[in-house]
Amino acid sequence: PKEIFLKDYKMPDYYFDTVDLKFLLGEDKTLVYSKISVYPRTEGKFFFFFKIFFNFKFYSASVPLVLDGVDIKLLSIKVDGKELKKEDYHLDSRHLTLTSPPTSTFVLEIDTEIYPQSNTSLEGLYKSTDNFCTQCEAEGFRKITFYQDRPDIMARYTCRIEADKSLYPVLLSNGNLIEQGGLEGGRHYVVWEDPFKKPCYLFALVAGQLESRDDTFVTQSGRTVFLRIWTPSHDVPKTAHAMYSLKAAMKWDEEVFGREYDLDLFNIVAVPDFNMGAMENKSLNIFNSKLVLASPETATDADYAAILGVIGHEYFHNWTGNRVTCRDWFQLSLKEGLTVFRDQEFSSDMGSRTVKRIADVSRLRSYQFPQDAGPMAHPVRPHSYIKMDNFYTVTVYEKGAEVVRMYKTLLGSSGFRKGMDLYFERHDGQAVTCEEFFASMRDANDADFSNFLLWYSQAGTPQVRVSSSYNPDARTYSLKFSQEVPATPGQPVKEPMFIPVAVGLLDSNGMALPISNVYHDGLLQSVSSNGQPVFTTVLRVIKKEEEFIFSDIFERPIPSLLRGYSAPIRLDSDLTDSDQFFLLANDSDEFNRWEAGQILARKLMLSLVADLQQNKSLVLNPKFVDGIRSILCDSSLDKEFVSRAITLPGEGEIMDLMEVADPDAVHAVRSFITKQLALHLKAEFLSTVINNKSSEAYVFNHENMARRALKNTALAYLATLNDPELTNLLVHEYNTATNMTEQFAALAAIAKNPGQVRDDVLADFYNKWSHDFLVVNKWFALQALSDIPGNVDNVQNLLSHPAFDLRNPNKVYSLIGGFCGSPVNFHAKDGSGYKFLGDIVLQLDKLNPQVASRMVSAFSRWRRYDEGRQALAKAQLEKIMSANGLSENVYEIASKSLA
Ligand code: B3K
Ligand code: ZN
Repeated sequence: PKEIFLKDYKMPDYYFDTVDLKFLLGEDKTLVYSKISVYPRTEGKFFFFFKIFFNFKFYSASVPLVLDGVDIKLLSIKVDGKELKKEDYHLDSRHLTLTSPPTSTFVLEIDTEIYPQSNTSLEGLYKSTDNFCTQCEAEGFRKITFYQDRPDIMARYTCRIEADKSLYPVLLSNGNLIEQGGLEGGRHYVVWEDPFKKPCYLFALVAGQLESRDDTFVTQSGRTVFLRIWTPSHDVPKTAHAMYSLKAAMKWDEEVFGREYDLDLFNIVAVPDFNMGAMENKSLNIFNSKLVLASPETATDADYAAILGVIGHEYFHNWTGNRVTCRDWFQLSLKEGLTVFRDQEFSSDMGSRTVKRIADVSRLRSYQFPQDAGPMAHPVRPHSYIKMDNFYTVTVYEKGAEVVRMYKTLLGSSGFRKGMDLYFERHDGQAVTCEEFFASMRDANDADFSNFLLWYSQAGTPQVRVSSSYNPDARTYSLKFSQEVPATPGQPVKEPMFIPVAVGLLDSNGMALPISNVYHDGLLQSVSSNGQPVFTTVLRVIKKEEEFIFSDIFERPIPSLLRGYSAPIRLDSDLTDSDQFFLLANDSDEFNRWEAGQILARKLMLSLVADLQQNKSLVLNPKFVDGIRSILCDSSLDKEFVSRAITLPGEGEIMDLMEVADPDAVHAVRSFITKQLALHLKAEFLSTVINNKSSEAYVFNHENMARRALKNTALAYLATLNDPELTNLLVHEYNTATNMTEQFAALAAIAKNPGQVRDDVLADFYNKWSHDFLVVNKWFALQALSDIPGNVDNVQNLLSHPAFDLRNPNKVYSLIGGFCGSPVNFHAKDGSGYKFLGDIVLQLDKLNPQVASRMVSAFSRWRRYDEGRQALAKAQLEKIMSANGLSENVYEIASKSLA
């Protein structure tokens, strides 16, 4: 397999102006005709004069035109109407090369044949449960027709689709429908025209028996946009929330970024077989059904929130991704980091900002930090890849979003908006790089961003240490920072990064201290705004060591550091436990209140893990119980915040902090603390359940979600006591629940304790919901994730459950992905979990390399465990590597993991 490098980027030699596609959809094959007007780069204005000025002939020698194409049969190829002879082109399994094409504009016509029915990779054109659909990002268009499959080729498309009318009454593509009609033999056709230039990864086609929920949106300039969400007819009632989310997103983008939708029609199609969440094809978004379909009875609050966020995300791509796209795939974060940032902000504005921030930071810590510390660590803008699909990662997406957030932290809302406006003004209709985004932010604000660009090129999570000191005589308070960026594969030595640290100071009563003057490098940095002191200031930590001195500080303050998590770093400070308890109780920055609790919990868990490893008996610090009690009983706090704040850090997060990860010890400690809390706070948890019940119909809004979240967290705590009376309560909750959020939470709580009750309720749930595959996936995931010892056998059996299907990514993610998320069972000492995954990856790879490669990633951090586990995991990776016909996707992850 070939590695591709950013430094090797070359501009294309040929551009495409218009692309006319014609699809004849059939049951055993599909014919694709493409007609492209091609012009050599040297036809551009500059080169035209250049050529005239020098010697026309000399600069007109033609260069080969290399087209990508995989798994397609070439039928014919014409240039300017003339069929090419065999000697004029070269065809291999990946490319079609025209050896000497014309030196000025020409028309290229290519006829091909493809086989969507047997395409299990779900990339290119494929059939999903009777319907045709496409997925082209990143490099799937080459499975449809021969093309320069790269994002800097932007062209205007038309698309004619012909198909059987009764099997495929609905035929969709990008842009506007300009023609349709009947054909002989029960067939019909449509023609779509997309007036916007686009890269081929945004092309889409859908054909099938679908019905739509229709609505309209009137834009800020008064245009009416038709909105349609397509699904099989029986699912249309479940699209109300998706439609609500779409309209909310359209309005939000106008209000917050001044971005209006640019066509008269916006389509969303939900399909059950889809590798990822969704795809932002121009005006024809295609979604995994999981992220469209919801009803109170079948979807949880988490599902509702995910739908809101992802519908928003794909819609926001219309400007950040489609109108302005990426020059090459290394720039992926240009559109993804920015669009994740936008969807995070959208969800914050629609719900609770603090809770959303907590959820996003937890996600970063649980998934991105481990990636950044492992063999797949890569910068937000990777330097190389073997298979681009492997780089749709938490680093490119979530860390990328943190990078965008730092611009906003440094520039403020209005400065950030100015930067965004300039970015669109400069680059609408272009395919650009991360530098262009950076330059827009800088130029719009005349900002000094010093070495900020390192965030795009250096991998690894910076480790920052802070020490503080107070000088009562001088009334100054000093914060000293030092930073270290760990070595990552291919990057042994790092430069210091530009880290914005938002800081506030609290006095001994917990009140915010005004900050007016900060000295840095002996220079006064006035931070007051319009003569008014501020309560939070953003320190710019740029060098390896920095000191900031606050003046006019009349008592030793408690610092609230990295407010709102102002940079994606690991922070260590000299704050004591009692300082952290103080912040937990008093910080006006709610995010940092949660953070203080997490810092305390992480420390507590690590010290109990050490005790356990030394065979000491475990004792829970009563101060911790009191801290949790006071949050639980503080009725002034937001309920979802409380639910988050009383939840311990995940097992993965704790293992990540250990020299040698010990899944059994971490699991035992987390269970121990949870159970102790349940014992000590049983009465409080019970009243939390009772006080947060509601007999009213399900409503999706923050207040109700928060109430349900708190109640469900309390139920989960109570379940750990495994007490018959409480089990009765859980079963009662399960039986009387009127929505999936509460029903599933009760089921999950019951499922914690092995026994007859668990078996009965799981069976009951399946019987209730066997007709709804999305709910059945929850049932798979719940069992897969279980920490019941020896659960691998149960998961193995579920593989042959009639509802399971290895070809459906959602089912794989629920059952196999779910299993890998259970630290005790996946990392079982006897290697049974590793063997299970090793076998299944090889089976999956034959069907769907993208899904297989996601699954194999669970092995990537094998070196973090003890020697016994290391040997067992390594053996599985080696087994995978030695398999015949391994996909590039799996090869890349497995080989980098072993390197
Ligand atoms: N852009 C798509 C992801 C495509 C993944 C290709 N393997 C969805 C999104 O991020 O919006
Ligand atoms: Zn995206």
